[in-house]
Amino acid sequence: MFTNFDEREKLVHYPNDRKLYVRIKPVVFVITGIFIIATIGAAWIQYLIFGLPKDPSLTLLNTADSSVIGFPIWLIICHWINFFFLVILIRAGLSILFDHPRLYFNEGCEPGTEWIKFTPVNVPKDKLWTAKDDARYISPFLGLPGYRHTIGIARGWHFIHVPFFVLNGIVFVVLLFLSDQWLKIVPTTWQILPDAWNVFVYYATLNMPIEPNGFYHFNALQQLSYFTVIFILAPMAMLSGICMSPAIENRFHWLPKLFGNRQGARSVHFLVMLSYVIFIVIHVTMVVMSGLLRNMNHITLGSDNPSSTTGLFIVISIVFFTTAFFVYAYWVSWNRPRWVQKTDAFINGNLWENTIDKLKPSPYYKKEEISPFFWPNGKLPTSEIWKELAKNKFKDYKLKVGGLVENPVELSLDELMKLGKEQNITMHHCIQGWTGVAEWGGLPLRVIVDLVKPHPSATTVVFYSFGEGLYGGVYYDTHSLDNCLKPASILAWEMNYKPLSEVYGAPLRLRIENQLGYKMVKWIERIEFAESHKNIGKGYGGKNEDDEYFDLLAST
Ligand SMILES: Nc1nc2c(c(=O)[nH]1)N[C@H]1C(S)=C(S)[C@@H](COP(=O)(O)O)O[C@H]1N2
Ligand SMILES: [Mo]
Repeated sequence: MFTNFDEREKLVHYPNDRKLYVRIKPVVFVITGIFIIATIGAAWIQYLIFGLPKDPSLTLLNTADSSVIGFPIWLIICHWINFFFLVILIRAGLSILFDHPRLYFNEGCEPGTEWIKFTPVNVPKDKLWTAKDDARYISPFLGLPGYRHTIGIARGWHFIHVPFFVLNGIVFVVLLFLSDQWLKIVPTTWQILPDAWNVFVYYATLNMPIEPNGFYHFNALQQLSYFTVIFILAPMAMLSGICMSPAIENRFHWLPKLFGNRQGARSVHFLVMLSYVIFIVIHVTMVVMSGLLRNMNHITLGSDNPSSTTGLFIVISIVFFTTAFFVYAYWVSWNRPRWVQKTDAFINGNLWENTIDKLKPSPYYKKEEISPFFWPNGKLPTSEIWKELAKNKFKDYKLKVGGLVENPVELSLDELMKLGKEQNITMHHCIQGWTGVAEWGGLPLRVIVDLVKPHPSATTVVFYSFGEGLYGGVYYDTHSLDNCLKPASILAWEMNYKPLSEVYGAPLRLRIENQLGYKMVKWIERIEFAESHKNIGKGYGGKNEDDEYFDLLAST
């Protein structure tokens, strides 16, 4: 539409294979199938043997308080704001998902153990296949912003709207209980369950029950669905979302356990999204079928007019506005990507810096929990200097530490090893969504800090790599001095009790456990202390922050 990729960008965003592919593990497929068939089958059996249940809306009249009439304006506004944000979150979420198009319930993410995948690729065993290679293309009609490797901007859109989505939800629930509207949505008797089933028997056997007028009360199944969407799905979405943060996972290990583990949380986050989509499809269908004009007037004007077309036109305008917003968001994504990155930082940067980022990681995993597989990421350095050093097992390597320090040093691996060693078993969180548990051994950064004595003005530590970023140019990233001094922040030369291999970052790589993977520079060439990240590279705090619009602060 508006996008003219240059050759280099085309290569990254626009691969030859752009087919949408979904494969569910056969067991999951069969179990889901059996569940659906059994549920509908049970309804049919009941129908064929006992006939249709007593008209369920009659039962409902006795249980619902029909003094709750109509829809107040705040409810109408919250409903549509929610619709707007939900669509943004879903579309940006899909873009995020496709950067690691596999979902698991185990925390090691070994290819082949996913229960669903959105890629036809079977990871080759005979050559290096990184998580970056594994990312898929998603059509911009589905994802925001779509294409491939757009997780930075997609996260921008997602996180810019999360606080407002949550806020709108809180306002809605508070007003629900301050008014009497909650009576319409919150079941007050267990009778709702058999009643809802009875309504389901009607739908499942293609009989239409007598629909109550939604202006006064909902049918039992409808009430139960709305209750589920508001009071179960929404909190689950928030909780499973929060559990994906490395700072949270590495501090409150019990939280992701609510979903089995960190990948369980990611899978549940996806399933909640799927439930929302299924709900929206059914909800819209039912609204259309059970009196389109009247229902549209209910949810726009708050009036029970059965024939006026005003409501319908308002809804069409809302849908039109939402669509126009997505065209605009698409344009912004490609022409003003910094706006997305900066707005996200403006809204969430301070919030996270003063909350989640403050958490101290606490290593927790046991040796038995080390993942059998660990996705590699990044481009192996191609520099001659690194290759020469590698030939000699990095015997001639010297780590240079300088910048705003009193005592700049150059240290060989042997010298570093003599300064101390700490070993931690921790979970690595890649921004793409995969994780892995590994043991890391190396020197606490705090020892380096004590040794070089940074000036009081130094608040940022810059780590330069021998390797390059996705679009070329030296890979680097920056950390707050604070985070470098946190528990388990180390310069690692050991992984899973063996010397760090070339693929995983030899001779040295960073571990800062409350941050996402891209901040953990591999193949470290030198370290510099600085006043700020602003004068380095393009000034956004790292190679990925500069080129791929990732967040400066990666604690979520
Ligand atoms: N030099 C360099 N370091 C890097 C990267 C890179 O591309 N270049 N990728 C980062 C990303 S995105 C991740 S998830 C981790 C991956 O570490 P692993 O290969 O041990 O899984 O390294 C990080 N460090
Ligand atoms: Mo990553």
